Amino acid sequence: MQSPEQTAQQIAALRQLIRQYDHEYYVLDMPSVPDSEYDRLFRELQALEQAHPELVTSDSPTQRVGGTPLPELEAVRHRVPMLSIETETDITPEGARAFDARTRKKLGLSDNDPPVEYAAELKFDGLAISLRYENGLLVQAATRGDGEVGEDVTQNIRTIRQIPLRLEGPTPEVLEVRGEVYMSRPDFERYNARQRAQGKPTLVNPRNGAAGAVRQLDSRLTAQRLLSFFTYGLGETKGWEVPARHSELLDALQCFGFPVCAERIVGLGPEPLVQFHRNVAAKRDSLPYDIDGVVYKVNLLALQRELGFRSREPHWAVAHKFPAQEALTELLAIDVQVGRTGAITPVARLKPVFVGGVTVTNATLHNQDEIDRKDVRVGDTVSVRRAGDVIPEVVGVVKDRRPPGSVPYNLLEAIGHHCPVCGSHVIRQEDESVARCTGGLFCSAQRKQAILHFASRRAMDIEGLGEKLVDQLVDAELVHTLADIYKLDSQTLAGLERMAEKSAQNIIDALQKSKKTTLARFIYALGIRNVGEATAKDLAKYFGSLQGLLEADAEKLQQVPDVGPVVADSIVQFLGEAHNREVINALIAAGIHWEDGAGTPADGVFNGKTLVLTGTLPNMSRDEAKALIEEAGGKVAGSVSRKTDYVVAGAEAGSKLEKARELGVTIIDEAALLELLSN
Ligand code: D41
Repeated sequence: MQSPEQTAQQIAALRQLIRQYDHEYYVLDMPSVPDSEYDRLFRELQALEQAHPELVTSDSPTQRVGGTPLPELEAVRHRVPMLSIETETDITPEGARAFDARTRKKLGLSDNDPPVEYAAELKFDGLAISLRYENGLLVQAATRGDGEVGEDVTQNIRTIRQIPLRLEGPTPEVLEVRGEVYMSRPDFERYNARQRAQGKPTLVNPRNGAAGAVRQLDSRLTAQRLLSFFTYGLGETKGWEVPARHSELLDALQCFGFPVCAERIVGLGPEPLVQFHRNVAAKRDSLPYDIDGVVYKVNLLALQRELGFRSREPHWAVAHKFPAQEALTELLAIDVQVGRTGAITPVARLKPVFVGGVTVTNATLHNQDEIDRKDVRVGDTVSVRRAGDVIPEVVGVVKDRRPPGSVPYNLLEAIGHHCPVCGSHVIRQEDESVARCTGGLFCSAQRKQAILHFASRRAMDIEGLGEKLVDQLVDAELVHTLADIYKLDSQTLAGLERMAEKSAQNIIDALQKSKKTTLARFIYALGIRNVGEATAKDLAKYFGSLQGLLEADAEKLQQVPDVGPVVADSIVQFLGEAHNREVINALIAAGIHWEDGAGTPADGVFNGKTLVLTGTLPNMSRDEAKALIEEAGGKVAGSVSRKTDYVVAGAEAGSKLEKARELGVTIIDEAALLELLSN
């Protein structure tokens, strides 16, 4: 039997470990133990707390699951008002120069005075909140509200795993941290995909998703909607020596355990800000969260104080916006598209509209249920969202701008229950939200999509085999099955319209090059329903060879991690079709090959090593660098710690580089990375 002291100690030790694992998983994006071990410790703690309710404390990791619903959210007066931020609407680089000019003028600086030091960071599109810690414990979380009075959302905020319930290290008496709660794009997409599949309402955008979840009365619902957090500022503090610079303040907050975005710089004068604005704009689509611009701040807090604020907006900060990700336009018509698996997707033809930085003319309407729920009709004024590399979508209708005489849209009726491409029957199964063409690979649309998927970058990566060419090849009946593409010769290709001899040869070369691949890519490329990239990797790893996969039955397939009955069923169905087996055989006969054994070379230079990428590399995208490192057996982590083996730094590397220097982690550039990889 344990003494009460021993139990208390055991509980404290478990909490400390779980806190550490939470931080590694949610903030550093670098778990050090498998989920099963985490779950085991968590259940152990839960059991101990259940047996000793008197030992439950508010900062225990078990207290993040949400509690009793509230009747309403209480008002909270901010002890230090939450200011707002002035918006620079000039979205050209001049915006940054204008801010610098205003700042210098207010500081009474002449052209001969040295440049002002600025910090630049991202402007997250979420919900501003203030977190209050007393003696290291989270005691209150409040929304910004009008800046003076917000709402108490403590219960809800406690469910966000990225937000520490207890600060790391020596703790100030009072520390108020301000930042943005947001929903990441992957979490948003996953949430909506799940809702859509269940015929339930979807979120309009990640910001609404975050705001709705934070302002929930029932915190158990907040807990289900995955939220994230980035900190960018400070409220009241007591018993803490505030750093001299904004950039150092963020470093300090990171040390307390808060997530701080690594995408930030410090620079002298306006030009680094202009550069930052340009670089961030270029990578906006590939970020895992929505941003609506960047923020520039005078870095020295002493200068911030000198500049002060007027009517709620500080004179020392400005938001420099990017083009909006949502815009209104007119829905001209609804067409349908036939996908790789026969899914018939209604597509909105739009009056061209500039949104998310590009002109959009088409947007997806997803399926009939979505059309019904939003009551989208031809002629409507609709709201279109384009964010990241996802397909633009219609997110809503402005009902009071609806022209008279419009009628509800019905997809099956509009196409007369037949596939507009191949004429096969289109059916919608009762438990499915999508209608499907039953034509299979008889349908040229499905064939085209299957080929495009096969050739795509993350599959066989056949450069140049794009939509136009695939259309031509299939329409001219030069390609019937996937394997036919490897029978093409440069003469045939050069004979196609708008195809130069050189580009024909390039495609032949690309086809040749694609033959050397990995088992995982090959499995993914086959386009089996419900088998995405991650599942393909799992399958390759588990079976180690194509033969193993071809011989597996549903039961065996379900032994693969993360493969359930649905995925197993899709694979069995796919491999059960004789023509699919024929295509696989023909592809192998065409010379497609890989090394068996999970596609992880045993002697990769980065085997067991963890690398962190930061800044912009001169010749490689992040994805490319990541793929090369993973091919060499390495792992790419999101942030730098003592366990990092290398930091690969490019231009404008920010805090990760500083951290690497601090910890003495080896820092290499792109050239050095390539050098190592070539060994
Ligand atoms: O990312 C943001 N949304 C963001 C918002 C940011 N990076 N910095 C901010 N800084 C401030 C000041 C300058 C007042 C400390 C802000 C905000 N304010 C803000 N967001 C909403 C209200 C105020």
